[in-house]
Amino acid sequence: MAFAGLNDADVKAALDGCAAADSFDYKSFFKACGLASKSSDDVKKAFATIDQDNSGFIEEEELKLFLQNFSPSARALTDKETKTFLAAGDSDGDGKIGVDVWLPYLVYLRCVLINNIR
Ligand SMILES: [Ca+2]
Repeated sequence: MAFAGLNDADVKAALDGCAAADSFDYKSFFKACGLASKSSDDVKKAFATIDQDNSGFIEEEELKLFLQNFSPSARALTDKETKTFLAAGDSDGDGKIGVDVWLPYLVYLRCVLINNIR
């Protein structure tokens, strides 16, 4: 079953695009998998899935296993990828991403992507 109502083929394409270590780019990934064009509700659901311990934050360890939410056989992110991804979403520098940051972040990303696609 596709994660957060995403299309299986899109998820596969997104995962194939970052199969090599250190090739993960969150912007390309969100765009390829379709999450960037999902509704706020779907994005919230995605957050809840990634936040495996329901702490209300995505911590570094959860972020590291980010891709496995999309496919159990996906690789873990490298430390470098995790840190880059975390730094992008961790606006207050507390080392984790809260839903209050995640949501506007995805909305922002959606605007950027829509403007770049055309
Ligand atoms: Ca958590």
